[in-house]
Amino acid sequence: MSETILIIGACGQIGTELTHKLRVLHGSESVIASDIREGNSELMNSGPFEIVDATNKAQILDVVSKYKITQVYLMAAMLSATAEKYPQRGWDLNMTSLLIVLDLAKEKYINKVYWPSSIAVFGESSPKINTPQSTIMEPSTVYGMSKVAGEHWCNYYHKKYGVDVRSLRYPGIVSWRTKPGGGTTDYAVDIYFKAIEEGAYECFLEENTRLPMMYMDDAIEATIKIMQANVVDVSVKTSYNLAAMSFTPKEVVSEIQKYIPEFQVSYKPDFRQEIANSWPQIIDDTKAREDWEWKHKFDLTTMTKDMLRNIQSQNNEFVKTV
Ligand code: AKB
Repeated sequence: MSETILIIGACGQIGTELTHKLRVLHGSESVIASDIREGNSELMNSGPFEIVDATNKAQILDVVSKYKITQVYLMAAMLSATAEKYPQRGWDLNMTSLLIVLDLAKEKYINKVYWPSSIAVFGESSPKINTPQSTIMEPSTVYGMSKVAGEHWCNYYHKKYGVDVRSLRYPGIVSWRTKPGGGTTDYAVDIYFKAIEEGAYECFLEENTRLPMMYMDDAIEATIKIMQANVVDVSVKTSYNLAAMSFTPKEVVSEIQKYIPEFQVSYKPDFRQEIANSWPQIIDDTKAREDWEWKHKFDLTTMTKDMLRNIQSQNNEFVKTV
């Protein structure tokens, strides 16, 4: 059966690249991008786009009916750092949007849902090294609370109503096409841009803060892989641990300095340090590797090379067209 896909939150860091990849796989006209506001010209010109407020069920249902949508990827969310500033708004956006999409699946308007969870489901009391798939989860952030609750809603809708919903606990995602906004792991993207554009960076986390991270290519690969997996192989109905690498700001700096030796970094931890301290350092994603053969490709060395090369050519192109 051919699929018609709606991406809610298509203009964000992951949504942009997911839209691009899904359009390559399914054809542009079968992948409807949507967001609360328009995205970059590449995304806007690559296929259908609709303005959609992720907390407005009528708006989402209109688009689902108009295009006969079969699958929804719900990528709209308020991330950890921003949700600490606006707790009520973060909770409302993250929970309301999920419950709307799960209801659409329960009501049989759509037949499959993707919803991202995060390493933020874990907290101080979870093991920090090789954090298991199932362990104590007492998150200290509103974002983490919304992700734990969301995971349980996914499981509930599956058990109670047979909804086919799939989910991954993303680590920090590093990318060059679209920057993240409002996360605790955002430094790992900013640092590459600042290295090239300014030769200096002030990092908001301490130099030895180790966090789980992943290159965007791997995150997109995992997302599409779990959506394509046979339903019987997706045994985890809350959300899968997903891992590729773990590093500290100091380790990224020395990797970047192999190419830009004059790169200078200073450290000025802010409120995000406390969030980072509550998260795992290394995730055990054995279950994803066993169930649907998840395998990552990029490590810190190969990712750094690719990030620097792409930011460089993106910036040169920009200079040329000015
Ligand atoms: C954040 O930092 O809030 C996100 C995440 C790890 O879910 N990147």
